[in-house]
Amino acid sequence: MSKTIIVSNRLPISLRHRNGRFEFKPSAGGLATGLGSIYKEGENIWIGWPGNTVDDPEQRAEIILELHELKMAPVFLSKADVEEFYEGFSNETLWPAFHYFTQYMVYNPEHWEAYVRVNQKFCDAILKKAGPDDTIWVHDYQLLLLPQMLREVLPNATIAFFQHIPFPSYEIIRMIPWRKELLAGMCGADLIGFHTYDDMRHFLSAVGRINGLSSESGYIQAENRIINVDSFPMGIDYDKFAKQAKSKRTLRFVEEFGKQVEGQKLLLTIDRLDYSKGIPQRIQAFNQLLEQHTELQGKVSMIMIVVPSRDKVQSYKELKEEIDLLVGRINSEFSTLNWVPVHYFYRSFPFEELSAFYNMSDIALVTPLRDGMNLVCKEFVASKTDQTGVLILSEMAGASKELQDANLVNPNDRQGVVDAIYNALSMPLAEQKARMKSMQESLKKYDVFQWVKVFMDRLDHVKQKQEELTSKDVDTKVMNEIQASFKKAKKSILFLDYDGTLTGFHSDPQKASPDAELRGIVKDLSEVSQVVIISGRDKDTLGEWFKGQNIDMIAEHGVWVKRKEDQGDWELYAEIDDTWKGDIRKIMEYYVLRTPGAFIEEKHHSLVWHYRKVESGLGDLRMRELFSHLKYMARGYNLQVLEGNMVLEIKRPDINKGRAATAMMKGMEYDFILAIGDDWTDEDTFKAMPKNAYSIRVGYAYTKANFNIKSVKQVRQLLQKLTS
Ligand code: GDG
Repeated sequence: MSKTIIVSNRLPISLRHRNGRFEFKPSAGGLATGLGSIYKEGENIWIGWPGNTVDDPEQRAEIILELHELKMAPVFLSKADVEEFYEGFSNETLWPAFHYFTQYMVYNPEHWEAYVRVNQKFCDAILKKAGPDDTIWVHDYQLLLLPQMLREVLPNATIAFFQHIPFPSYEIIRMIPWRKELLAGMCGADLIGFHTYDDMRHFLSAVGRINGLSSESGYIQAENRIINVDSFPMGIDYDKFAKQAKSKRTLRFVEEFGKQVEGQKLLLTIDRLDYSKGIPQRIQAFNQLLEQHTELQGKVSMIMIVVPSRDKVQSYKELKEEIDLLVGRINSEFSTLNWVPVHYFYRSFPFEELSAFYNMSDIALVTPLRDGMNLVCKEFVASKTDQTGVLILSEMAGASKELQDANLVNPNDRQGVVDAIYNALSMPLAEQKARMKSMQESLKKYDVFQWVKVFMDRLDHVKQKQEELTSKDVDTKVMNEIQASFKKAKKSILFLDYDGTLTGFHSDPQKASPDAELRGIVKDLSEVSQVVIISGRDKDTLGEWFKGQNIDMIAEHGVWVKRKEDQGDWELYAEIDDTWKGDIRKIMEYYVLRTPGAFIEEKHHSLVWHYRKVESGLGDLRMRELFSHLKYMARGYNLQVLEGNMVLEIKRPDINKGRAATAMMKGMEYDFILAIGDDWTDEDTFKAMPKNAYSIRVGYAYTKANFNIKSVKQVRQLLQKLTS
């Protein structure tokens, strides 16, 4: 039976030293709750670091046993691992980069080495538990390399990745010296999830630009499979918060705390200590509110909970000092004997007390400068069971995409935040209720259990889709079958497309000439079979490249044919009608002038606009513009506009490779036919093939061909096998 393995840097427990012994404290975090429905089932398991270093082998063995009971397995990290991998690369390079704090980024090769080393440690720990068909769900930015490390050992496993923090623009990612390795690491997964659409689109753009992997509608075409990238906004355990807020214990705290701040409006802020959360900026906004609206002094106070976090990292130490200073300043300036503006707690609270704070506060001020999602704002809304209260939420939090009924603010616009607080303090009850109601309905529906379900369903869907695409894979068995059939044949013909099939793509199309290996393959084949190179290339180039070879050639998708027995001359298969070219060329030239790197190739029956060398992104944009422009023109001339690999081609519709291939076979009896190609122009060839032919498409796109093959390398292997 296959099982599911959850992997995150931290296990959902904390291991603590107490009186020379270790004890576990379970974490009640949202992720632990949501994934509880998975890892507690059957043989499933959660693998991660227990949060403390343990050097003694006996103690380790004891911990392994105890965690086993809780359906967890530890990855033990050394002190150096924690310093260099966790505090170092994860929190001093990736965290600031991904939250747009480039000024805090550290580029330390030793930290990078530790990151690779620890990801490998996780991989080894997983491999001890994982079977070849298991599902492995990896979480977050500390483990970006892990999906690919796992894929190499378990090629058929179902691997998913979810990133809890933002994924920034390509402009930031490109700053990291190890960007390519990081992205390739993530691409080991079958499904890659983010909180928001923006994160997902940034990721797709980075993977396209940095790793050269193109994508369409959230599907990346990797070498041998498709990868789905999608957004899955994470929810909370809504009922747990709603129920707790009404519980007796919490209500007792509400009463008790309420006495201390009687008659005051309460603003609540809760965050881990982190510069991404905008804590100093929030204190400054509150300060400005008290200065501008002096009548509020003595009437409004802020409850500020800062949960200690990463305090060994320098930027966090400095942040803590800054917050202490700002709170000291505002309190010393405005406090009276019976009023303190900021009640500041640098610690965490038990769940019942946290719930009481949510329950009793009038306003939640959630103003991070950048946040992947932010669960605090959702927990506040779920806890307001009487539907009063106002949520002020930063546009920079992922949650703002969902909670449009919050008062959205730009955290960098201090006056905007001040005004939002002022307006919230006087918001009519009916409006408060209407906004709360709408947000609660949405949060109830998209809770954390729903999040897990939707994610897992999507993972099944991707696997199914991959299976559909690889069901026709040319594996060893199929290769042997093709070889046997070829050997048996008395008269055979091979239709071989050139670019993307026999050779890879090159930024300069003229430089993709056949190498020695390819020339050897074609020569060997031509001695035992009829070989037809069937290409969109112009006849002069093909003629030059295959000079002296005993083969047939079809150039320009079937405009020109050169039979081997003709020894020299190209035959025109289709009449040339050039009258349209002048007008169309003018338009194409206009797009060349506007697009550095683009150029036009003129063939006898077509014009091709190339954009392989254009700045990525711009090329696509211009191609789309040109496409719609040409489509309009094409109707008048009865032409066809076709999109190819980094090219746009306009040609006569009745000329295609299928027509040429059919003409080539006319009147002949073949007992072995093979056609291989990699793009839509080859689909015409596949369609024209008789039933007994082997047709193969390179790559894993939907196709009329009977088979798919992974790469140019494999095409060459297959062809070599035919003559071996
Ligand atoms: C990362 C991303 C994304 C806080 N104080 C106490 C306490 N908490 C709990 C809250 C909440 C959690 O901590 C904080 O979660 P956030 O989502 O707000 O922020 P991060 O820790 O930065 O989380 C973030 C998240 O991952 C999930 O994908 O939303 O964007 O940065 O659940 O309730 N809990 C208790 N006492 C406290 O004093 N018991």
